[in-house]
Amino acid sequence: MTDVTIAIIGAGFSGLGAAIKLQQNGFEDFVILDRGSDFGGTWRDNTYPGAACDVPSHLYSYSFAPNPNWSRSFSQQPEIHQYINDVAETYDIRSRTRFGVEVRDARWDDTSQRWTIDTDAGEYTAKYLVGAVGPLCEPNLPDIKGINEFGGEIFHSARWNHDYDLTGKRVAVIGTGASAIQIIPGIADKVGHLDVYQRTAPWVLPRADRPYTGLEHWAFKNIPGYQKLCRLGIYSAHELVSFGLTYAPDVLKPAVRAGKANIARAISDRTLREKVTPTFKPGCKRILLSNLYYPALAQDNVEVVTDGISHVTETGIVTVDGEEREVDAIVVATGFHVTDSPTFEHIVGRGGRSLAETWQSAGMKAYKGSTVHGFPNMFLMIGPATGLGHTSMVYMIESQLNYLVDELKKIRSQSISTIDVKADVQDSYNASIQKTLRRSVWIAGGCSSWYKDADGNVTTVWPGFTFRFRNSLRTFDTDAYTITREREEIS
Ligand code: N01
Repeated sequence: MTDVTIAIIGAGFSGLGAAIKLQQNGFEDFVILDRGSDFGGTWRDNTYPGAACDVPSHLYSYSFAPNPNWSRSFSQQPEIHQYINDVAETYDIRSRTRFGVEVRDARWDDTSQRWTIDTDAGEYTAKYLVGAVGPLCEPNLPDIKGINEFGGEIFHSARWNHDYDLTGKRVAVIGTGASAIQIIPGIADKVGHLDVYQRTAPWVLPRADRPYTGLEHWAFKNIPGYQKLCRLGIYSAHELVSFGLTYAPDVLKPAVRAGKANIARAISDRTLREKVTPTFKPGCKRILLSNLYYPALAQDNVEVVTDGISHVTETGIVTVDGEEREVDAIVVATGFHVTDSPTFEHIVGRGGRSLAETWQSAGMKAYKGSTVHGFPNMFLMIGPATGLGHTSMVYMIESQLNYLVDELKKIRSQSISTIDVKADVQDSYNASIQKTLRRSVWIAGGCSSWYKDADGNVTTVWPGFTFRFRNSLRTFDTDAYTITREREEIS
């Protein structure tokens, strides 16, 4: 058994960021546990052809670790993965990280006032637990009849099988979300035939992606403040979008024109144009960016199938009209378990109640996206109501890190043994978020999406300007919490 003061689960952007901030603030006794073999989280796991970020590189990076060497305006997965690993090296976090360790469960023990973390490499105990696994870590395999009987190759977008050569093969891609619209142009030229199973057509806008010039690289390196200015410019433009998403969806009308023009530029066939034209308001689902997606759909060897899937056979996919389309391989690009992640069952708080049970009865709620009543001394990175559809999650992560570090400093300076957010504070915080959400495009936009839970409530996204989130997390508000010191309640 290993005892530490702070255990961080997950070595992606948020877990690594937490480790760096802890170290910088004099917290030496911590460990990161990660089931993978490297830093990067989702940017380590998603290696599908064409994987890239749809937030510009200079904003999609830590503010404390700017990278003047980004090769292009929107980075591709290998470069982001490398960046995260380089940052880990710079701050010497590798020696504090245990890779290849699968966390089986984490349980709060009121008697010892510690978390017990059971892993396949032994047990850890910790005074404080930071859950940094991210909402997009558990692949969602669709519950399609017969899918397990398929005799060809089948894999999820986040578990790409690089040993399987798609050259000349008949391939089906199920889904047309952010992952699929990058995969499809990434494989269309290589495969023999590609069927794209589209349930809902997404809004796809042009992507202003280009390599940086030598002069720009010189400026990023040599002109003081130039990179910061670029970040600020991108950030400010994105904040205008957040106004549209939350308060005035009509502000996003130009996206309809841009999306339709993007279709018209690439697709001349009228039937195909109609098939891929979305029927909901832009922003309701994530707005996607690509200059390559529609040209790929227009290729002769690519077909968009809009008849629903009835079942899968040993040799292919049968649609509801009874037609079977034979394929050699199926790529399942059907997203992630976000509001129903299996990890929720394995985090067990006071009274032996899991996060899954807690959220099943009361909805997925946290205070400031970070702390959950009944789960003392626990902090969730990218918890409920922190997700975004339009700007950098790294900004939200850094906002949470301010709050986390201030909390831990107060725990240290005030000799606090347990700290648990008050239920009424958590409830009123979430009620106010739900009130803001009522006007938002996620509710009023006429779509279903992973932003909503099974009851149709939007529990994953932050509504409004992201600087408001940052401001509210600048200081840890101890009075929102029940605190015990040496097992005695003090406030
Ligand atoms: O997953 P998704 P994703 N039968 O849930 C369809 C981030 N990300 O992996 O729309 C048939 O968005 C589903 O159809 P519908 C980003 O935050 C970022 O693509 O529900 N189809 C949809 O088309 C993103 O939002 C980047 O009708 C089924 C698709 O599968 C998040 O990850 C890149 C189905 C799932 O889309 C998730 O994106 C990649 C079924 N049974 C990901 N079930 C960048 O930064 C689901 N679908 C660029």
